[in-house]
Amino acid sequence: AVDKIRVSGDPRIEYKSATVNGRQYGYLLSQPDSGKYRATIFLIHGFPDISMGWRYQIPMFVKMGLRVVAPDCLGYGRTEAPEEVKLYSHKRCADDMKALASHLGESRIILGGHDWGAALSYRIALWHPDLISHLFTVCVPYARPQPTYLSIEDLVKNSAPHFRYQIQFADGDVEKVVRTKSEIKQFLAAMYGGRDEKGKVGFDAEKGVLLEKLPSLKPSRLLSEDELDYYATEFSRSGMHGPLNWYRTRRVNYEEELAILDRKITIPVLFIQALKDQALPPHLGKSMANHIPNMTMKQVNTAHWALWEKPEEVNSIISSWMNEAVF
Ligand code: KJ1
Repeated sequence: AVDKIRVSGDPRIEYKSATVNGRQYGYLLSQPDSGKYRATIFLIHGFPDISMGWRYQIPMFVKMGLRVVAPDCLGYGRTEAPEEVKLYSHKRCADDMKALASHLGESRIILGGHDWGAALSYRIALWHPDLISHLFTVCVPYARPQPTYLSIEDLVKNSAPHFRYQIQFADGDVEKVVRTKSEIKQFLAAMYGGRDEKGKVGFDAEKGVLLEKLPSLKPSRLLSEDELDYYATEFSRSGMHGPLNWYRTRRVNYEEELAILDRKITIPVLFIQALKDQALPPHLGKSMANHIPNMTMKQVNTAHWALWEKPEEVNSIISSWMNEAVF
């Protein structure tokens, strides 16, 4: 079995916090016992996740001699959850990650991201090209900044029915009905593949979360009871509104990225694609190599939660690439 961080009392983790750009960020810190490390790696989680989403990967990176920093993203866990949507733009969050790196004394880091954390990681590499030496991403392929705006409604209609759930997430309905800790548990069960008595799931990428099914879902097998309880506690701190704001930044991202249309990602990138991810089907990754010259692509036969579903395989892909590209 893969060595993983325990959600309570694991001595390898320090719970830290820092104020960056005026906002309070919580992050997990883990480093070699010697206190000496050869580089710092930032690990950026997605939706609906938290820093602890990297529990199966953190020990591996520490064994490689890295200092690991896994922040709770804006809106999540022990990080602040401001109301204002524009603070959640990829540029703002990229600026926050740069400021957090500076706070930790780093001007150059290795970066890994899953889901929205992957989408953000490409943006960190674009906005702050000198900050990132190497990048790995899981599930979300690279999409270039675009000169014209395409709304999520038009994207869904024209070519991406599998993104319709994003319309629901942006709408505001979810935070209206997912409020208490137990409602949050049921929402997470839906997103992590939990099923009802009849074996029916609670999420359909072409529809959204099936809100009427939430009460009848059994927990996902991807997390233990303790882990799910920890997650629900973390999400209860500020509720679902902050995390869902990540679905409301499409226009502000577009507007801000008009300033960097000509930028390219030239650092080494490893992209791990999850072949059974409903929300991010494999055809999305096809043209990515045309835009990132120094790219390695690997595929795993998992759904969206690849980091937990096949941690051994994911870790071995990452460590082989690190041994070639980084060390
Ligand atoms: C996914 C899935 C699956 C081409 C760039 C577009 C960026 C999109 C980033 C999408 C982030 C996102 O919406 N993540 C949530 C939830 C749940 C369930 C399953 N078992 O497959």
